[in-house]
Amino acid sequence: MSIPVIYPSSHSDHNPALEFVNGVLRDFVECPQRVELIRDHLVRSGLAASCDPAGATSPEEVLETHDAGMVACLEAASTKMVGESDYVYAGVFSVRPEMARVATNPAHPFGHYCFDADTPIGKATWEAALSSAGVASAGASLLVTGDVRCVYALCRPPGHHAGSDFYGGYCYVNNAAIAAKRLLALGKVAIVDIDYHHGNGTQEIFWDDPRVFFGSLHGDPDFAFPFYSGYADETGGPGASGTTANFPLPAGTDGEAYLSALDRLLDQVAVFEPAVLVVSVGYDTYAGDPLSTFAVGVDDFARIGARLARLDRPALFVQEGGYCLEALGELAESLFSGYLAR
Ligand code: SP5
Ligand code: ZN
Repeated sequence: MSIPVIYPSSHSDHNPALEFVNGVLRDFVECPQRVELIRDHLVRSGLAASCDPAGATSPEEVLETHDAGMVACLEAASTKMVGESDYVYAGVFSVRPEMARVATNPAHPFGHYCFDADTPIGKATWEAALSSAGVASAGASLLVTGDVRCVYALCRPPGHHAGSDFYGGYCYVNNAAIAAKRLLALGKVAIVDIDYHHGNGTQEIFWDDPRVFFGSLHGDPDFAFPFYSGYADETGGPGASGTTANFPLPAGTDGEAYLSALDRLLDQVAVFEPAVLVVSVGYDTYAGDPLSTFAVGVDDFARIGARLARLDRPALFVQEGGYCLEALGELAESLFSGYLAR
């Protein structure tokens, strides 16, 4: 058994060199090799049934999910950049209503839309973001037409931290959200986010939408990025109460503890009775990941895959984070072999 894999045709030129952490420059972990390593490993292990690039999505499709001002800002900023290795980082943030004025230069007001200093824009960034969203959208289309029952959209850059009018956390456009909207053609959609970080963007986009369930397991925002969301009492807006579920987990969470929280989340998903499943996949819960505080092991990913398969719904896997380059291929192999073995 195997699974079709789709990857972005033009992501590799989005390749910032550096990130600023507590005053120290370090290598930018969200790098092009991530996609290449996973793709090549799945092909070699025979788990990729097919492996195709997908083209960019249309700006119109992005505008169904994202604010026109933010889209214009990202596009203009990207277009303005000249050198291959030039990236502009947000560093001034409009954190109060008194600072909410959007500058007249569309390429400038990053701090109005960007919520961190780790999500730079270079000349290839906007094209890469559209290409990544195109992968998720193409994956959703395969499920809508009924051609396949599961697909792996190997998106890069990732998307789950991008909300309707904000971006950050290495994310510019919310790939999973764009796909989920397309999948509504099949009925109700459940998004299960297994990235180490809370999917704050996805949560915001579907906060008050009763057709889409969003559930996330992640490092407790008490100590983990993005810090300001992902608490257990966040359960959905007034029109969609109970369709958001958050499981903040402590540092040191191992496979056993992770799987028992996942079981509780998947019980809620089953009650929701979705027609289709979107999995926001992060491999940054892995013990060896540079951003992780969890102790989830390679074999645990197979158990996660098997639990997801038990829901018995058509499924779109959308790539989010995961930064341990030495292990990414094995982690993906473990997840999908567990999923397919069920
Ligand atoms: C998609 C995704 O996984 N985005 C994550 C963005 C996280 N950015 C903040 C990283 C802060 C890292 N803190 C240093 C921990 C080193 N042990
Ligand atoms: Zn993450």
